[in-house]
Amino acid sequence: MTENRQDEVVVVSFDELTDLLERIFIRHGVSAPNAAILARNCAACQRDGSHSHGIFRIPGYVSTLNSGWVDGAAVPVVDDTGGAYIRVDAKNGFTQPAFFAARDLLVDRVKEHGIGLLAIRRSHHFSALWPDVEPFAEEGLVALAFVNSMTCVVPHGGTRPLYGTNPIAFAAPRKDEPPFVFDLATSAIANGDVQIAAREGRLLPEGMGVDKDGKPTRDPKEILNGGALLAFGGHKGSTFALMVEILAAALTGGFFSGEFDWSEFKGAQTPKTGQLFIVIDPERGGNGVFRERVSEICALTVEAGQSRLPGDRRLLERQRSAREGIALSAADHAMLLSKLA
Ligand code: NDP
Ligand code: PYC
Repeated sequence: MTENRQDEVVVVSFDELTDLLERIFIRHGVSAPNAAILARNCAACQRDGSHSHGIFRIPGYVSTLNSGWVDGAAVPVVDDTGGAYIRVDAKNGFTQPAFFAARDLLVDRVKEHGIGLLAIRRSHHFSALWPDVEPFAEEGLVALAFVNSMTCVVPHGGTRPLYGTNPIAFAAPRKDEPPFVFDLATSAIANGDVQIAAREGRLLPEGMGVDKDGKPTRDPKEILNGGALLAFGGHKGSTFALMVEILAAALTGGFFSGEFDWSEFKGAQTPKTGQLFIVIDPERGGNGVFRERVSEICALTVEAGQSRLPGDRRLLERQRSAREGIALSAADHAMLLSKLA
């Protein structure tokens, strides 16, 4: 670990950050195996510049654990239907340990049937989705993931919030290059980014949200204090958000974004909902050149003038972190250390 007081930055390696986060999770009641999974996930977000779901989330994780709303030591229960459809009850724990409890079985079933579904319920997802899907594509599979969150998005033309920020992630392997991965909230902006803007005193671009009276506002504090977010792309994004409620909650047996009641758990921040994975073995498609075709359409997209593809920025951040270490502000580093006390 190197400290540069002049620039108020503390540089850590991925392993150092993972270790620190693991100790924080364990300190606040997460079991050792679950803590290892959550720490790696959160450190990967920080490493890749997914700042709305990196260490920024640690105070939220800690206050939620301390509220008793989530069970950090939950042992997920896998329900193997014997076919391509696997169900997991996260037992009110975090989603990622529930996912890893069934992941190997899911891959086996995808190899067997050409497709597999993993439906997780009673789970808390407080992170980015790309860490869930990217490794499937690194193994040559195509993966889609859907998570619903907490009510803060108004349906298109509606008057009150109903949906969560409901992200969708997708990963597909490419030929001789890292997979193509996107990961996006169906809201115009993720709630985490609104919180960061509020903390930094920045106004948001137009069209992200409304205040408590339903009037458009660029002030993140007005959105967070009784206001709401809009879906991206008008009725189209709003319909995607609705689809995510259907897939991640109705299909899995989880709660809709507006259905769980955490009012008795002061400090709770993690949505208790569900997550659905759809994983496909592209080799079953039979054309034998799937990876080449994915690379081809990505290259054509750039040739057509798009300045970059989704995932490009993140991979550049990953390379920078590998080269230079992960730079944390001294204040953020102190915040992390304070969570060990
Ligand atoms: P962004 O809008 O920042 O990015 C969405 C996607 O678009 C990314 O794949 C990104 O790639 C890509 N992208 C961004 N800008 C461009 C561009 N100019 N050209 C091409 N591609 C671009 O993310 P969101 O705010 O929608 O979501 C942020 C995170 O929040 C996600 O990781 C999501 O999973 C998470 N989230 C989690 C929730 C939960 O319940 N757990 C709820 C809502 C969101 P790149 O990364 O390379 O910039
Ligand atoms: O950033 O919208 C968000 C979010 C919700 C739950 C976790 N992240």
